[in-house]
Amino acid sequence: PTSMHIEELCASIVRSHRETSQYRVDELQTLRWKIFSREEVHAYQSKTVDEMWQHCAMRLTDAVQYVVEFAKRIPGFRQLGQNDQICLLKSGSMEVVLVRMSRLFNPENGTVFFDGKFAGTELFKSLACGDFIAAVFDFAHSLCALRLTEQQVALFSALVLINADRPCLEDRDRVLRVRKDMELALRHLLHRDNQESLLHKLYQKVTVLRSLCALHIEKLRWFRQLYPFTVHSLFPALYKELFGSDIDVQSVATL
Ligand code: 4D8
Repeated sequence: PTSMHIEELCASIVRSHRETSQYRVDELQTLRWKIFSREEVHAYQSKTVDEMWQHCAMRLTDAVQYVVEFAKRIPGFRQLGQNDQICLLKSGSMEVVLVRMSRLFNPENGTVFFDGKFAGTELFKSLACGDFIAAVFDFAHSLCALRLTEQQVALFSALVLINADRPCLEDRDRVLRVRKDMELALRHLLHRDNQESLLHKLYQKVTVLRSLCALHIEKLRWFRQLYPFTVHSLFPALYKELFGSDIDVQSVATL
């Protein structure tokens, strides 16, 4: 690919990221003062495990839906086979949500934008998976410390999603070709910003993302054992399809 082609590719992915992010970074800066009050935090903490999981599964599914829209706009993604598109989303959408979380994270007080205000880890107490929440917040902290630009977040998200190492892939070579373009685009961007040293740091983050997502699946299995009815009947279909082990691809396929 020529350097013109790479420029266009970068611009296109950045545009897709912008168009599928619910909030703009400058908008968020002005929202940072909105923090949940003690009473509000207490109300979340008083929910049952069951209620809080259901609530978070809904919020997470909303966020995932924007990531699916982002994926569809990555040049080359829609040309992959349907099963491979689903495979990449099943294995990568949560990872991209966690990358996106860093944009909505305030490292000064360790809070994240959730349900319209900024919330700390204690708000999620009734999920009863403190280790997972702590790890997710730590990750947001460490990604914020890299001070990525919106363009860098966009390209990194695309790279996280287009991963040719996912075991469920059918046509790995085709994914690899799209992947190579994403890598070229990210390198080009970092070279232009004179931040080549970031590449190595970003690749290290990919490993952490993988372990966080494994932990999320593990927590879901634990929860499903306790509350099978809630997961079966009250969780969003998309959440179950992407993160549950029973593979019923119908509604992911029609997204
Ligand atoms: O732009 O969509 O408004 C987190 C969820 C973010 C999980 C969401 C969440 C986000 C993960 C709810 C529950 C990150 C934004 C809001 C909702 C990502 C935790 C906090 C999006 C960026 C911040 C702001 C709990 C949005 C990790 C895990 C889920 C369980 C069901 C246990």
